[in-house]
Amino acid sequence: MGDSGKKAQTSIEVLIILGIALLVMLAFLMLTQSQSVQVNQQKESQDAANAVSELASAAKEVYAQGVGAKKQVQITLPSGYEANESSIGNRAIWLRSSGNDYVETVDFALHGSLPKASGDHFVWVVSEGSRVRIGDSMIMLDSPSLNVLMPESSQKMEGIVVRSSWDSEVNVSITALFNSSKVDMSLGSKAIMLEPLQSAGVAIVFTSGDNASGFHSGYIELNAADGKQNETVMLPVSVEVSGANVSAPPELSMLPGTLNENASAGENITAVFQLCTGPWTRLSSVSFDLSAGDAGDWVNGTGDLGPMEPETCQPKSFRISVPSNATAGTHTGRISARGTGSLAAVDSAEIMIDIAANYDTSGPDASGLKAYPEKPYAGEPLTFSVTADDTLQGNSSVKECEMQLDNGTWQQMEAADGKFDESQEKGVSIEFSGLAIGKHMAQARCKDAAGNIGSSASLTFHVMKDFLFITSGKQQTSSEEDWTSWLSSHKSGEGYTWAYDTTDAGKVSGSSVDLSYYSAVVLAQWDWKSGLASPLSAYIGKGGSVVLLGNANLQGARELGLTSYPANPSNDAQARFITNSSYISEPFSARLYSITASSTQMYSLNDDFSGNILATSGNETDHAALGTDGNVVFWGATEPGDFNEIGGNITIRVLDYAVMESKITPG
Ligand SMILES: [Ca+2]
Ligand SMILES: [Ca+2]
Repeated sequence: MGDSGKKAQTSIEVLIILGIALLVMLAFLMLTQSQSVQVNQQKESQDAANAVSELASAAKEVYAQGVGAKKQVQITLPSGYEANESSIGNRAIWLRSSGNDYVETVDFALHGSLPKASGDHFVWVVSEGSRVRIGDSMIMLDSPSLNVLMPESSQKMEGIVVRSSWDSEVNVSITALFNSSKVDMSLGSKAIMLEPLQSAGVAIVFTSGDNASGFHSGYIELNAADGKQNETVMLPVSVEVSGANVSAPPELSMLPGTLNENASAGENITAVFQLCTGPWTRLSSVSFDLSAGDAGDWVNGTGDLGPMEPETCQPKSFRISVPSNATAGTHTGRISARGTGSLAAVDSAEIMIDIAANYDTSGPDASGLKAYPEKPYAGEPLTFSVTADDTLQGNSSVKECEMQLDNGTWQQMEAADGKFDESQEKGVSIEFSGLAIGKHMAQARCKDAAGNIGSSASLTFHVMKDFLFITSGKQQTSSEEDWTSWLSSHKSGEGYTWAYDTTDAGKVSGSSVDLSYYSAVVLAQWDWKSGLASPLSAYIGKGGSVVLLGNANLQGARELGLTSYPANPSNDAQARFITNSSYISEPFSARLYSITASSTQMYSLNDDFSGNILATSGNETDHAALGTDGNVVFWGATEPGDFNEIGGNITIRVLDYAVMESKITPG
């Protein structure tokens, strides 16, 4: 073969080799292209399956967690995604892509929608309790349903919060779908606009009718739109109205419902009310409003109360200041209470202030001023009492009483029950002591709560002394001194101290001493020139007691008419015994009483004495040594300083008897 033959052979071989290489490359290329299509198809299918399975598992998760649970799921919808052939419902998520169906089922209700276009999406999965909603979520609610419990014939305010979960401005229109004829649901707003992630509250007021008891339900439809797409959210609403026979407590009550007070112009009244919440009512505060004009204008202290928990009470007091120029009549007003937190938490109280036609301008009557003891003696404490009565003088409460003595200073008296608080106070009292013998005048007066001082009660009374010792002359004789010194060292057997004065016969006969201030007069000696017979007889005639001691019997008994003898009355020397069948207040027994005193003499009256013989001298049984005749008591013993105890006791009793039996009244 030649060179050219060889060259031709070579060219053909190269061509063949090149052709084969091209074929191999082509085959390889074709194989590679087929594999790439298959890989894309696998990914799309996987995305679709993932989307469906992730939505289903999120739905199961929020369903298990319960009402309100929600979850955001990111899904990728393949390019072959067919939105119109895909759906959510009938417990299934149904997605079609490139003619293939991807389906997941759950055992609860599903509703909602899948995004309209392929690509990456965030999808909300929200539990609504018995069902789960899946879809693009432009808005979220704070609660998946609204359940209201309320009484009949009442109003209750609830609210929902709508939140945007969208990345552009959303307009939300709100529609009430509530077809109850007995319960009305009205919306506080019907359209709201939300910026991305913004929230807004919507008030919803329910009003129940008279016979609305039972269960009422409906929906609130919220339609969100951003101009490109929209979303509808249905909020289930249920209202349970409690029955009329279970009388529904008010949400807020103010008690008492009516405050009726009698008042005087210028008076301040404190009014206390109880504010109570109903069993479903929680209030952040309670505010108060007053009616215009009288008497609402008179009310002070309207600051807020609260917060208040359900079924609790709090007191609220107001001061009602009646103006001093308030006119007579009934003034009415109203205090209204309003709770913050529930529209139905309102109540009010009526106030009625009665101002008497003639409001109190007169003071209490003071009456029945009395002194105790009724027959007071000098040195004794003296209690005065009076009755204060305003019931006919405006009927205010008595505020105070005071008493003055002999035009001295007024001194506060005390209420019998310790408190001046009634319109009539009985036994209002005060004690005075150290009153001097003589005539006195007490005056009591009382003041009422309105400040009026009423009429005075007055009492003229006399303070007496037990007795007056009358000496026969200006100087005491020795036997008078015996008695005055005995008197100063002895006291009454009745538990008190004898209050007595000493004077002389000349002052008595000269009328410069008023004997009527003494229950008894006592004489131990009687001068026949003294002129005492007339004043003493007059004194006896008025009920006064005369005591003739010892030597005074010598002349006194005759001048007072007890005996006709005593030109020379008997004088029994050395009388040691007296006998007696009775004694002044406590009868002597038949035994003899020995008054042993060697120097004691015993004057006794002769047997013409017609009075009451209580004791005789020891040896002359018909001659009285101790006796009474009317108001005159005589006791014949002398020299009392020598008495033993028996003599002293008899003498004490003689004086006490004379004082106690006296009927004299001063003046
Ligand atoms: Ca009065
Ligand atoms: Ca009282």
